[in-house]
Amino acid sequence: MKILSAEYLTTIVTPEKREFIKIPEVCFIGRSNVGKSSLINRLVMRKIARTSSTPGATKAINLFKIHYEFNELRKWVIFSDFPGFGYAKVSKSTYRSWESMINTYITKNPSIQRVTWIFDIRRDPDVLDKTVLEWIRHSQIPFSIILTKSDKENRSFGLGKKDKLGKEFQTNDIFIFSAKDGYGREEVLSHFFTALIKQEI
Ligand SMILES: Nc1nc2c(ncn2[C@@H]2O[C@H](COP(=O)(O)OP(=O)(O)OP(=O)(O)O)[C@@H](O)[C@H]2O)c(=O)[nH]1
Ligand SMILES: [Mg+2]
Repeated sequence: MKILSAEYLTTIVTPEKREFIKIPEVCFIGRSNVGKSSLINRLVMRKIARTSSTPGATKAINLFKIHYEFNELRKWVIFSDFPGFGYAKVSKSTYRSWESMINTYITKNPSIQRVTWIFDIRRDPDVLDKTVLEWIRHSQIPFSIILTKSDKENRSFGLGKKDKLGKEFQTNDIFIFSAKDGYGREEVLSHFFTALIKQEI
């Protein structure tokens, strides 16, 4: 498994005006500051997405084009880095505009093959998290969950959390990750690549 290249492609501000390219896409969404952009950077081992300790670093949907080699196949994938939500007290209208942006983006985009929901491993999903996750499930697009910042907790805590959330959301596609020490990188990449190649056939 090898990342051959990874680069910034474009920024989507108005999803309605998006032009499509025929490359499968994996979306990374979740609350602000959970580590979505850091996760992308760690996966591709390059600093392509902007990260910040101040929530709200990512303001629009940024697309990155990745060329990879997996099981002797060379393929392309797009990773899309979403703006986070809910770091301060979110007003209903802020939440609605975020939801409508994702909704438009996802429902009008035939290239999306997977939505990845990112949680900070130390937190418990709240009502807002659950609402969005339920809504993603109903969209019928395959989804994965990644629990980030695992370096901040011990291994048994992480495994317990993975087990609990996997049961709660009825999925085996759930992974422990750390952008800081790289834990979970290979497992997450091979999960994406295996699923993408399988979906192609
Ligand atoms: N220790 C640790 N810190 C992390 C990890 N992932 C991200 N961080 C830190 O968490 C902060 C937020 O990371 P970002 O990647 O910018 O988070 P984001 O989810 O993209 O945030 P928004 O763009 O605001 O939605 C930064 O200070 C990162 O260095 C991790 O796995 N471990
Ligand atoms: Mg970000």
